[in-house]
Amino acid sequence: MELHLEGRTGLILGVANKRSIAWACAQALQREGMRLAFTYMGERMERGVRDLAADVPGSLVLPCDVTQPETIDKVVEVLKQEFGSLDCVVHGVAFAKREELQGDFYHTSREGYMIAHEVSAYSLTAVTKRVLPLMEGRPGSIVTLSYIGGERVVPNYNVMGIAKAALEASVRYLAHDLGPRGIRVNAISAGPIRTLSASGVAGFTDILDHIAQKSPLRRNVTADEVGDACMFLASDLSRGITGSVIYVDAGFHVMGV
Ligand code: NAD
Ligand code: IMJ
Repeated sequence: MELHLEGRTGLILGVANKRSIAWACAQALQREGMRLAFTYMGERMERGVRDLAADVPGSLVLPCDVTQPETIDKVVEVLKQEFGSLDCVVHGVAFAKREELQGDFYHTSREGYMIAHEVSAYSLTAVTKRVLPLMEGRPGSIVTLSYIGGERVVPNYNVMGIAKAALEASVRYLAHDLGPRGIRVNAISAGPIRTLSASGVAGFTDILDHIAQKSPLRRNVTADEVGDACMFLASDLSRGITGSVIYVDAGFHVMGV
């Protein structure tokens, strides 16, 4: 089967820099001919994202803070004008306050809990409901990024783990809602990758070493490998798959010890 991503359009949320997993997803999609729009969070990120997008012919770069619904509305308005329709969304957005990502989970503040869930879980639904009119009548694909800390305890991941559990459950409910319209919704649960969101995480190097020693493939995964899986989920090759969490983690999730 041909991939047929030429002429299709995609919206990529969550590029901060060249190490972002969303950037690897974008590169895989653009390699197969997709036309892309990128969003960035905050003025400090604009320059970097514009520089990256400069190498993606025909791409758009737009501001979007998922906690500000009017900024999502604006993205949809511009996409309607510029692309007319939308085939794919890659959601690579997550945030929790740094102080919530260390120590005991039970110290989580109400505010910290709310922020982590709004940005990292609810945003998938907030974006999905707004892009729906653009995806209507085409075989669309929505892909988000998760982590095993949403299913199992990963020390320090704390409230982000609870938010990822909500994100993965959202994938299943959205898949059920949108399946009748031919729109698929899936998550990729990626192994640990050194990105901005992994910087300063206590013990991250030890976790990478552990996975290199214990995972079935005896190595860590790269953002490119996640990008290729994203391309598969965006393409018709995955037309029978929705509501799933696909692991790109060198097989680590199968281990009991
Ligand atoms: P990253 O820091 O490059 O990406 C996170 C993105 O979220 C950034 O672009 C940031 O600007 C964006 N963001 C934060 N708050 C936002 C807001 N309010 N509105 C809009 N955007 C906002 O790091 P990454 O590792 O590429 O993370 C991408 C996704 O992958 C996240 O969902 C993360 O949980 C997930 N993930 C990462 C790893 C890892 O080890 N790096 C593993 C599994 C899953
Ligand atoms: C993050 C925290 C604790 C342990 C962690 C991580 N492990 C991994 C991550 C083991 C792999 C990275 N990850 C999967 C994330 O989803 C990260 C989300 C994140 C990271 C930060 C760091 C900086 C900050 N807020 C953040 N919010 C979310 O201020």
